[in-house]
Amino acid sequence: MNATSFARSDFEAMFGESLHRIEAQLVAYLEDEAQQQLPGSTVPHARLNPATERFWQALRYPVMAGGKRLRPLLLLESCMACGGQPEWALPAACALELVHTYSLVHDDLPCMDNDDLRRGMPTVHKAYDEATAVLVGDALFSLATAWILRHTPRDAVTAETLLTLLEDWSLACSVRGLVNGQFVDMYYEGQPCDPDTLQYIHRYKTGALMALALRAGALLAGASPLLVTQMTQLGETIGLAFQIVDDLLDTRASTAQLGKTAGKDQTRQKATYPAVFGVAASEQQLSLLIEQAQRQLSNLAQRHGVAVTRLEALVSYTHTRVF
Ligand code: GRG
Repeated sequence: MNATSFARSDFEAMFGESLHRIEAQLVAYLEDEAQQQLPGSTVPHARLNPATERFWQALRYPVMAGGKRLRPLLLLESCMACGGQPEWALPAACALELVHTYSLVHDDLPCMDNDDLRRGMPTVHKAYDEATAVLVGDALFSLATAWILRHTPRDAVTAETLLTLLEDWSLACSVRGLVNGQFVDMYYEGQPCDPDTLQYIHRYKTGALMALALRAGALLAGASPLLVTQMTQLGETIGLAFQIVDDLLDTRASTAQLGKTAGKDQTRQKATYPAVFGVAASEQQLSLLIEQAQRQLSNLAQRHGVAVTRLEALVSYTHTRVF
């Protein structure tokens, strides 16, 4: 890549405060939730079963294993860029990280991508077992919706906005989003894949949650329908660019750098940009997408007064990231 890499320290300097808020809130929500149920709970009807305690450990494990927290960050930054307060978006941001983590836990299962390492740690089915990993995913997905409904401040966000958000949320996770991307991705494993199909896979598999992040942030900020649509489009562009970089990093970065098994795409004969187009053409397509994102950002600033500086930095990070 020609552009200078976005160093981890620069990323943390710019987004450290938002990342810290997300991390602290994730921990607080998880602890609050566990408190309702674990031995020692003060809630009268709590079930005091030690097996539940083990399940909570398994559930916390992939969430607290780290991760870049990019999707919650995009959601939070989208809300702030559209004039909203971070508090309005934090519950949905944490919920989105749960859904993303869920998708990774299931993606790593032997019946899907069959991976041993994620976020620098053994995957959930390795650290526990397959059934636990399936159930952890299921539990994360359901908790996500509960957190949005329970924690989004009702004095700032209307019930109608929440309903719209939940409909969009459900679709983005469904066959109209993430699940479709995963299915088609697996379907084409080991098979020839044309460029349109490849883009289709990436748009669903990775683009759906990135677009949801930008869309949810705009919705929670009370943005107009046109602005919500245009923020969603920016999310789609970022999502596709992010996945091309992911494909490229899989070919050139180390397992230690990635926290997941490097070179896995080739081993499993995955449909990826480097496999279909070659490295140089993939980088060229990436540059075109970044230019498109930059045009989208200037339109958002000029037409809607969106405060785009931090979103610009996130686009630049997406372009040049090495982590
Ligand atoms: C969650 C509704 C639902 C369904 C699950 C298994 C599945 C369907 C989808 C998997 C999709 C998938 C694995 C997409 C890959 C997207 C991607 C590039 C993930 C890596 O994201 P990073 O780099 O990871 O942001 P960290 O660990 O930093 O969060």
